[in-house]
Order: sequence, then structure tokens, then C-alpha cells
Amino acid sequence: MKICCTGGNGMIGQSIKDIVPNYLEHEFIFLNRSLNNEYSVNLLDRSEVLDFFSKQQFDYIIHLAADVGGLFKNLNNNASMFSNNIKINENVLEACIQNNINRGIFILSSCIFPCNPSMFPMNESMIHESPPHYSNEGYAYSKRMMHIQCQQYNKSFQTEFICLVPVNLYGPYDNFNPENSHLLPGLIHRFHNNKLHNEQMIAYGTGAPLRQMLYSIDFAKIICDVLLSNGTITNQTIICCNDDEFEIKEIVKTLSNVMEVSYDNIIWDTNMSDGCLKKTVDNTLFKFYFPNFQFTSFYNGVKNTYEWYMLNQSRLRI
Ligand code: GFB
Repeated sequence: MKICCTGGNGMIGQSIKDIVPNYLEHEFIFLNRSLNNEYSVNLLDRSEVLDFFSKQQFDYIIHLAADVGGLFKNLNNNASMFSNNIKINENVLEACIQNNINRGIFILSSCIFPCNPSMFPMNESMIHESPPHYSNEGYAYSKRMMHIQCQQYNKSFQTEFICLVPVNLYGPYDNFNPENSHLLPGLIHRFHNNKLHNEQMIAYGTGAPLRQMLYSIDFAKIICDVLLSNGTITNQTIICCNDDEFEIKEIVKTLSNVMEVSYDNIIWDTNMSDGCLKKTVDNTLFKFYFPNFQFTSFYNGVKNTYEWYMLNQSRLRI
């Protein structure tokens, strides 16, 4: 099959590139705006997207591209993140319908769920139950609209648009810019530079919020296995995570062990937002389809990420 992967330069896109040798019977085409070639499509430009897809004859799509970031990018950019992601998702979905791309993977996130749900853990049926956390409502509502659009196309056009819901992703190839990244890559880059210059290490918030974490390479495998499953998974929405949940403090402590810095010397800046305190989601459906999936342990995932960061200083996305 000929498979289009949008967001080819992002963390999950690059992770899929790493595991493509396991799926050699398929042709993967990675769209990447940072290159200057035929695949550097501006997904915000509707006519450019429709023109590109009309010339490609893709069979499947893995739609990863998004305007995305951590808590502090979302807090400061809710309007543009809503607008950009609505445009990107609408253009890509329209291109799929116009070009008979009838099976694909579309990525949601655990942060789009309600911030005050009727129960925990939250399952796939609760996505639209009530408003998301205010800190990222722009991103969250754009993803919720994509979810609705996938479900409507599945009903109206018998497409197989599958929505996967990762929890907080981390791993090699992440965005390490401390200003707009997620927790782990932002801290890795900041602590690394603090260590170099013998500076005080600071983490944000109280450290009390809870997070579930998913290693990028694990999610890349899940995406490919779901897409290429033999028709058993057709139009479902599936939360993808293991059974672990950590306080932010525990995450930072694991990172301090891996980076060999003293956790006790880290100062917590409680003037900075904690964001959503808890967004625990339920992996029962995932376990039904993948009862034997082997997740990377959190310690090993953090260790792999830091080692990758140290080996790839010259090509970091900062
Ligand atoms: O990964 P993160 O930025 O996003 O984590 P969310 C934020 C949590 O980590 C907050 C604490 O509790 C922060 O107070 N934290 C501590 C830090 N130090 C830092 C730091 O240096 N940088 C950052 N970024 N946080 C995201 C959504 O929420 O979840 C996204 O905003 C995305 O849209 C993602 O979907 C899954 O987990 O809070």
C-alpha cells in the first residue's frame, strides 16, 4: 500500500521512519515542511493540499501534522492553535474524501478530554462530555472537531478513519525548546544547560499534577499495527497507554536520576501554572486489541530520550 504520513519531521513522524523497515511491503511517503522538495506541502493552504493529493494516488493516510506544544505554548496561543489545526485537519480530510483515501489514522490526545469528567478513568465515550481544560481549549476543540468529522465521514462515506488517543508523548526527535515544548524535553534542554553553566535548576508549578506518559517509538508501532491490522480495527477511537500514572514530581525525579543531577537542589516555581491536575484515561479497549503489547518502561524511555538528545545536539528542534 502507498501510505501518506503528514508531520514527517515531527517526533512521531520521525519515529515511524525509524520502524518502517518492519513494514517493507508498504511505501511510506513523509510530508515534511522543513524540506524544499515535492513533499514539503503547506497543509494550511487548501488548494496546495488538494492539488498535491490529487497527483499521488495514496491508499492510506497517517495524519500526524498539527500545531502542537506543551502547557505554556497552549496557554499563550489558544486562538491560533484552534485556527491552524482546524484548517490543517479540514484540508487533509477533504483531500482524503476527494481522492478515495478510505482508511487512515488520525491523532487526538488525552488533553482534549473534559477537565471535570463524571468519572475517572475517562473512556473513549467521554471525549465530548464537557469542556476541556481552559489552558488548551483551542487545541482541544480543534481535535474534538476532527474526531466528529472522522465519525461523520465513516457514517456517510463508509471510510475507516480511526482516531488514536495517546497520553503525554515523549521520546527522541521531540521539540526541545523550553518555551513551547512539553514537560520532559523542555526540562532536558534547560537542565542540560543549567548543568553546563552551574546554574540553579527550576521546574514549574507544584509538581502535584498527574500524567500518563507514552514513549514515541511505542506509539509509532501502535499506529502502524492499527493501520495495517487485517481489518479488525475499522472505525474505532482507541486510547493508547499503559497502566502507569505519575506525579510531575516523580517524572522530574526520574529525569534527575537519568541526568545525574540532584533532585533536592531543584526549585519549584509555583508562580507557573500546573495546568490540568488530572486527566487519567482508560486503556481497556487498547488491551482488548493488543493484550500483549510490550511498552517501554518509563525509566528506559527517559534514558533513551536523554541519550538521543546528547547525541543529536546539532540537529535538535529547538
Ligand atoms: O507536557 P506539559 O507541558 O503539558 O506538562 P500538559 C505540563 C505540566 O508539567 C504542568 C509541569 O503541571 C507544569 O507545571 N512542568 C514543570 C512543566 N516544569 C515544566 C517545564 O519546564 N515545561 C513544561 N511544559 N511543563 C499538554 C497540552 O498539557 O498535554 C497539549 O497542553 C498536549 O495540548 C499534551 O496535548 C498531551 O500535559 O499539561
